Amino acid sequence: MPLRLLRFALNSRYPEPRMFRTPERLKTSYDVVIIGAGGHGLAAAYYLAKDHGITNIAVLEKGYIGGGNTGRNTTIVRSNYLTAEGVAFYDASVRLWQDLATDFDLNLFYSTRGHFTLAHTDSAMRTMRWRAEVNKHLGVDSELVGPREIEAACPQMDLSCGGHAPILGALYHAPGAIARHDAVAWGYGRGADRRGVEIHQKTEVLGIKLEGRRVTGVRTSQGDIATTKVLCAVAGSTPRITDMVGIRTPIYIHPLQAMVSEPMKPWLDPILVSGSLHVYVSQSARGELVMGASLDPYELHSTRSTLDFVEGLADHMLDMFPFLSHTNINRQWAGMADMTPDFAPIMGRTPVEGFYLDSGWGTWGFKATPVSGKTMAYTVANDRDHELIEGFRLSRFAEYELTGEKGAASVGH
Ligand code: FAD
Ligand code: PYC
Repeated sequence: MPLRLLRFALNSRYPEPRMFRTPERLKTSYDVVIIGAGGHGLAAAYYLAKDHGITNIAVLEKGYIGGGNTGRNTTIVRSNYLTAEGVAFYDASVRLWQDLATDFDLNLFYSTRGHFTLAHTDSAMRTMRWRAEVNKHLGVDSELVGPREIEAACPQMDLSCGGHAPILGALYHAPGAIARHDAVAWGYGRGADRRGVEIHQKTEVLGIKLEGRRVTGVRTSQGDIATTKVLCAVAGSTPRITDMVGIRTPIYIHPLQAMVSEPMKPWLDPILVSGSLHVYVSQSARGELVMGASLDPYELHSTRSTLDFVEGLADHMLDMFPFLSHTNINRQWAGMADMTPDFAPIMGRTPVEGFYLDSGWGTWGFKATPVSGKTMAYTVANDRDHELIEGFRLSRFAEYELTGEKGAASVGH
């Protein structure tokens, strides 16, 4: 038995280093307050400290680190988007993902698998061709492939999908990857903590203090704080926070559910997405099939899960993989997706001085964790929107300049 483990076992005070410090109480003021210790809030804190030398930061989390959508997603990372703004942004993220485990000195189980978006209709084939051309033009590795290539990558799939929806082809994106989502939150949290950032769990933001249209402080469940800069990174709780400063966004909240099977031997290498069958699936390092479908079709601020969802998704999984008919489903859960009308995020400065938004991440924000952290840190530090997020500014809705990503953001919405 390693000596380190023995020492840990025999010492009643458990001196083993923890991932993060637990600060005893809030200070009276901070240079920056970040609401939400999901991947996005923690990544912004990490890059504020690392890139900009700003460390007098409090990250406030009403629950626990990574307990929101960061710990609930199906972990798909890709950059095969539809608009020039989207492709450039998500491509920058995929590049950042490559060095993240080394930066953190933590295994993120980042695994490049290749990503197929299956097309079952002529119109889906047209969209895939369109995405492939935009991607290639911007230097992103995507191509249209036919049934033969799909069969070679996934011989277990019934390409006729039970005769309901035969597969005509797919958009293939070789850099498509999965990662361990909890580790991403822990890595950013530990990196920020080690640079002096305070992470306060079980600390809910209840109000934001303004003088005129300028931020002066934050009211929390653990007391008041003075600050001139607040970053809101709360995904499915965004409308509650924007209400506190009188900002209206077109964000609406829908539940997004997911489930995993019992673990099995590795058989599924690529990530598969079918818009027509409302299915996405990959196999995790633990051997579980990680599966999801479309949004629940009604606005709801809740993380309850339903039998309807499991039945519908299992049905479509069996169209593709009839041999799974005896597989057990081990867990299911839901997150609250902060959806925007154009399926692109809302990021950057706002009409309230010192209040910054990192929101509208809907069903697509996990892959963006590194680049959102990097660009929001720049934006907060310089009080100027980073050029990569200009297409995601809040004012685009009033200006009728949408960044339409519906055809690429996720599946079957
Ligand atoms: P979160 O991780 O939700 O963090 C926000 C935090 O804010 C929470 O911890 C919450 O407790 C805290 N908070 C809220 N209100 C307050 C308050 N008043 N005071 C203090 N703290 C507060 N994206 C992909 O790219 N690929 C995928 O495969 C994918 N699959 C998904 C599958 C599902 C089922 C779901 C639900 C989402 C999926 N997403 C996916 C989307 C992705 O998970 C999110 O966009 C992303 O995780 C958002 O991260 P975040 O840090 O902004 O938010
Ligand atoms: O953004 O790739 C994605 C995704 C897949 C499932 C949910 N979101």
